[in-house]
Amino acid sequence: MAEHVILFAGPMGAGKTTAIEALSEVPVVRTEAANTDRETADKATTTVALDYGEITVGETDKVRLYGIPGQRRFDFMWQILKDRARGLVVLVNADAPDPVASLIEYVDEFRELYDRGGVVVGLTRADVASPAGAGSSAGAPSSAGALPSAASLSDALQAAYPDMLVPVFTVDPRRTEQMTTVLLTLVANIEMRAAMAPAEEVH
Ligand SMILES: Nc1nc2c(ncn2[C@@H]2O[C@H](COP(=O)(O)OP(=O)(O)O)[C@@H](O)[C@H]2O)c(=O)[nH]1
Ligand SMILES: [Mg+2]
Repeated sequence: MAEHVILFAGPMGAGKTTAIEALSEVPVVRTEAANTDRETADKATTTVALDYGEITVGETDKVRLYGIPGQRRFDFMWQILKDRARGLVVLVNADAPDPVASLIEYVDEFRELYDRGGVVVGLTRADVASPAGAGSSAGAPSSAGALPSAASLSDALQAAYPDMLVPVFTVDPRRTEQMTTVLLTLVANIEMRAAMAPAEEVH
């Protein structure tokens, strides 16, 4: 029986809590507090500590799901969980101010999880993002003002990290079956990595 710790990271409002609630087989433990940063995301509450859920994959593999703070001032918690984790799901909302920059920032921050297990990306809120909302009011269509697509995120990752293979999905975190696909992709990656590096386990 294997056990995996998987982190969900991404900007505030990207859907981390929603994703863990969609996946978890146990009631999700949520820690929320008043959001004092209404400029970044107009939500009354946001996650300042953690979301925690669990799901069983296959017959016996327990996967612990942690949603971690989207704000840098809680960095100490990132470190504690980063040390335990084997995989990372980065959720980036299409209506974020700069989804590509956010994605690169989180992948960079959690780079060691790629080396240890795997990273998968979910582009969220594609259904609510609009070209106007994304700030492309300059007139002539240009790639700079275009809405992010899974392909554009994938291209940006490829350019920033030519050695990394990171699947990018467009997902709605409210949809359990979509999040299950993301999670199983990551778990398969982690298990493949473990199977290919038996020497590391023996040490
Ligand atoms: N329409 C739509 N709403 C979404 C999507 N993803 C997340 N949301 C909503 O966006 C809000 C923020 O999600 P939340 O899970 O709280 O984000 P967190 O800050 O990353 O934990 C919630 O109201 C979600 O239901 C999506 O793909 N489509
Ligand atoms: Mg949250």
